[in-house]
Amino acid sequence: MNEVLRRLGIEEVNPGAWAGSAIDGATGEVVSSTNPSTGEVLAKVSLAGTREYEVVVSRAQEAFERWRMLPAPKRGEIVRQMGQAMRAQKDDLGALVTMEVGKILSEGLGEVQESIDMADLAVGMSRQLFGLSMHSERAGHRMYEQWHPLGVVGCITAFNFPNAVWAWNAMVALIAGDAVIWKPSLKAPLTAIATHKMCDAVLAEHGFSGLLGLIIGGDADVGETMIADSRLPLISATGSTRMGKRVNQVVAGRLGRCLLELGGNNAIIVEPDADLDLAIRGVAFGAVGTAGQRCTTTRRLFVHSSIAKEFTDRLVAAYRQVPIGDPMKSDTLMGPLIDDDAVRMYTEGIEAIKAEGGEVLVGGDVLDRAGSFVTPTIVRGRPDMQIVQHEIFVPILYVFEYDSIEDAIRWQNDVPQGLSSAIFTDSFRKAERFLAHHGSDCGIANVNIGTSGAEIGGAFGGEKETGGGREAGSDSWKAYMRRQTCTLNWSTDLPLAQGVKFDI
Ligand code: UN1
Repeated sequence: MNEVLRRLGIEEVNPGAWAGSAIDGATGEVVSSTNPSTGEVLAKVSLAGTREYEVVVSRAQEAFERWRMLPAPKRGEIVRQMGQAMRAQKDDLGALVTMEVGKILSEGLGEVQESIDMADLAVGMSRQLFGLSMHSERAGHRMYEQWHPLGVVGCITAFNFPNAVWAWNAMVALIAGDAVIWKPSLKAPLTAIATHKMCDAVLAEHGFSGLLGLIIGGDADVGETMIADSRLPLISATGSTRMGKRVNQVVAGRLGRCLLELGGNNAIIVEPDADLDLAIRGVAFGAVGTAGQRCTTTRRLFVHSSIAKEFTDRLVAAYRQVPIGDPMKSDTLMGPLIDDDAVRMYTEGIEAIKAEGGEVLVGGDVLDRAGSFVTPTIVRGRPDMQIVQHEIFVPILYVFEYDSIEDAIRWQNDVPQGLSSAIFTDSFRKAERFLAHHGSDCGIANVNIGTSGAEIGGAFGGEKETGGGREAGSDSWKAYMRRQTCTLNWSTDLPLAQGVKFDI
């Protein structure tokens, strides 16, 4: 077995349920985690079922009852130590991310850095869980609001950020006083196990093993049980819009809370006055980075007609030179897709594009080698193409020409999703027009930066079918806490609000 896996505590066959220690018993079903760049099996996981889920929930509930009693800054101190544990093992964990999901090593390491940054941010937050104080309309009364822990939070994550998206949620939920049960993607279970072990070891030193739970199981049994479980006041889910709609319906049915981070269909607008070198780099990273498998991936490009030919030609030339291959090698810029299902989505996507009259300018090929490799693709698009409305989670970029910025902004907004957006321009007016309330309708709007690669200091998430949730960022802790308004009467009278009289 691979040294990195061994150092991270991964076995050849791993249990699928963890509450600190592994929970015995499983469904009997085993999944293999495969390296998408070689097709080699890294290790296996025996899937957990609803019985193991029950054990994970009850341990988390028990630990929560004690954890909530720790003052928030003390919880922050333990989260700080988790950040340190991830720092110490960043190289191995980053390499595992690369081996398991195929993103290039610098991105694998970057992802772990994002989790470390989240821990640091959460430590600071643990001393800033501010409530407001208000002036009461009644004499001798004081009003204020305070925030309390929510309970056991459910966290569902996707394959493409198998470490950081959990950290966005877990680091903040922990300082808020919550427990977290994690259901990772079955396509990236090893990163989840390694991360769980690393963070639980820190909790165990302080007597809180089991506060973080991990349940690796199917959507139909474990997933459905989890979202329907009223012991979990909040379900935070990252993934497809289809999945998010299901989660939202079930959680709404029990009047629980959802935090959704779903599909994107992100666009970049390039104005004629833009620094084109910058724009080429921004578009290339946004569209090709992570092999097009970020929710923030640039999927649509609007180029002003006066520069469309020059810009598209340059971009096509850049695409032809993208080094595709082993994501562990430092000169590779694009690794494989996650698996052969994704390759199928890619080829079917290209077929559908051609059927709608879309012209492939570069790419469109599946590489004839081991692993799930395709070429990054640019398609000349028309705004009326139906397929453009959908997020296909592969590196396909549509290019459109426009004449007026008003059209570009309108077309950019004319999709069901609303995650990330960007404009490249050196014009202050154009930038402000794009950022105005009648400009981009997305949760993220950038100027002279691509659509992906957001920092954790800003709230992350999007509107419309992206689900409306916000994770990371300054006040994200509010999603993981419940708000309580307190009115204290220190007078000797009992005046009623709104002047109501009730003298008895
Ligand atoms: C995702 O693809 O689900 O902004 C998250 C970015 C990263 C997070 C992406 N910081 O691209």
